[in-house]
Amino acid sequence: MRALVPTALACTALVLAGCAAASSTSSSITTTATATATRTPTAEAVRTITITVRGKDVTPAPDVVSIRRGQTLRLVVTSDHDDQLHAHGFGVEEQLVAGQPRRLDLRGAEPGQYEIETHEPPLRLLVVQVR
Ligand SMILES: [Cu+2]
Repeated sequence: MRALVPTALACTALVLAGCAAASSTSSSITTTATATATRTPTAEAVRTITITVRGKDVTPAPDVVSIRRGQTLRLVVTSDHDDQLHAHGFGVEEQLVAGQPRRLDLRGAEPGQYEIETHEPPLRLLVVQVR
């Protein structure tokens, strides 16, 4: 009788493992299409852009920057005044302190176009396109 308990547990564990295996298999199938584009590992996975804000001037001029899903875009933003840095679509809002570079790592998740902006004054710094 005692032996039944471990057996039942083992069965449950097997069922759970089977379920997890099945779901991870299907998710790896759905990501196969993007896997070719994301194949290059970490070294090239981080792209850094340095931005300077002076009054209402943004340097370099606002542009569309494309990254791949899973790739990280590192922004280093320095403003000559206190401001808020807002990365739409990434849920990131950071305080900028005048003259202090602020580093922001944005990881491409959902494909789409997202604005990175400041609030005081409202300026567009760039648009991140996740492919
Ligand atoms: Cu905003």
